[in-house]
Amino acid sequence: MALREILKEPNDVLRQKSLPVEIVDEKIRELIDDMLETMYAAPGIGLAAIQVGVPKRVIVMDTSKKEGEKLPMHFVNPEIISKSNSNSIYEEGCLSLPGQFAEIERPAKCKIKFLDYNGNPQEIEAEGMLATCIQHEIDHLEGILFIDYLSKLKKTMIVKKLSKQKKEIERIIV
Ligand code: GNR
Ligand code: NI
Repeated sequence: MALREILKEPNDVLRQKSLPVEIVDEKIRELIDDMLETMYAAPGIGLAAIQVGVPKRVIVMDTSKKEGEKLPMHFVNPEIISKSNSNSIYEEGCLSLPGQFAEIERPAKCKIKFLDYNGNPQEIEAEGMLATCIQHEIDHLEGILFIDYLSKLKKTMIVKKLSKQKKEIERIIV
């Protein structure tokens, strides 16, 4: 197991479309394990492979609310097969947009199909925070960030702030 670096906006890699996994092999399982470790260390409740620079359709998540209780989940080639007509609003954050939060409206429930650790097809129905998080992660696989749902003005302000932050960090490190 190893920690991987989380890419931060602005970064063109975050806008890449991720490719389907052909076979769930040992390398994919290693990626899943590293992503979970990286997500817990951050800490965050979800992570898409593209956030660690790997353009493959793999996401991990843990939306358990209880302190100290771990419920690690992973989804390979996740696809939304149905969404509810009713929406819900949650304040979202993103490990690639440090310090930025915004209320985003999405379908309240969704059904997804995916491959598990052994490459077997599975389906789950999600609601609440899990539904929001799965949709946030699947957006990453399409190169979409939550700021894309905000007004142009709000989005520009956030991207400018993050560019400044990034330059400042580079100035300190170099
Ligand atoms: O840690 C995270 N919290 C979060 C809160 C509300 C909605 C979505 C998320 S996902 C985010 C981690 C992340 O960036 N995943 O891509
Ligand atoms: Ni994110």
